[in-house]
Amino acid sequence: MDKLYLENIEIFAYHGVFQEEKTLGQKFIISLELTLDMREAAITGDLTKSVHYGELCHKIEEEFKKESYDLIETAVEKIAEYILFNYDMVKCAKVMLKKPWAPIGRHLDYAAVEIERAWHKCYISIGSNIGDKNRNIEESINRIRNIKEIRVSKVSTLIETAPWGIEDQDEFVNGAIEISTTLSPKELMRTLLKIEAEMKRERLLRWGPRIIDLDVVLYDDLISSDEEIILPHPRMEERIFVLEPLNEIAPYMLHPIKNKRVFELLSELKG
Ligand code: PH2
Ligand code: MG
Ligand code: MG
Repeated sequence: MDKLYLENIEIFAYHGVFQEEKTLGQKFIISLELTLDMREAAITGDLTKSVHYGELCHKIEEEFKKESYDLIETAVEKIAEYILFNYDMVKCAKVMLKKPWAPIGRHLDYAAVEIERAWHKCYISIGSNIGDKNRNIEESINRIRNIKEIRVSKVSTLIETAPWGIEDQDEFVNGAIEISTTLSPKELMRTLLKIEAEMKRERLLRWGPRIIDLDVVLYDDLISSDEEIILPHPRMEERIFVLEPLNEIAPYMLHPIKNKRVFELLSELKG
């Protein structure tokens, strides 16, 4: 995708571990590489379809000076966050922060950190088979909407499904949502587990009855074997209750291991 670069913006600010840095201040140098689609702005000449980099520079300076952080790691994170949360068209922000006067008793050109942060598109499968199942699912979606780092972009209809795994339990209601998030897979997982816990989910039996179950099924086209979050969800292709709602909101999403689209996985499972 297209890139917008702002190279070596100088800002005087007060970040640092040492008290002297917090009181005297020093020079910081910020460089940005923003990923956004500029085609429409290019063709129409409409600045509102791109990022006004003059304005962005000033906003970043204001943001950067608002607080004093010990670590350049924190300061750079805040810049990336500010850009992603305030400029909708920016999909990815690579930010480098240099500290040329770092007071370490040695000469150096600069100490620097660089990070890349982005909006990631994910799909979450939701299920409930205890109490008011529809309400539980709606409540979980509202809780997800209240997370600053998550934007809910699509919600499927909720369907009744027969219990899978342990068949001797109440019917489930299942749904799926599409979100964009700046959270990493692990952070997303932990955020969803926290919502489950807040809704008093108890873990008594694998595949057993649950007030709410929130599973990340796809995170971009990421493949992960990490024990904490396996991606794509390892059994999604065996489950009608995952694929049916997912097919409603994302039929053409590609399963990066099966190399098949959601509608194909669903029709194979049904067939
Ligand atoms: N979740 C399970 C086990 N079985 N069956 C249905 N129908 N729907 C579910 O969400 C479900 C299940 C474990 O996550
Ligand atoms: Mg589950
Ligand atoms: Mg789960």
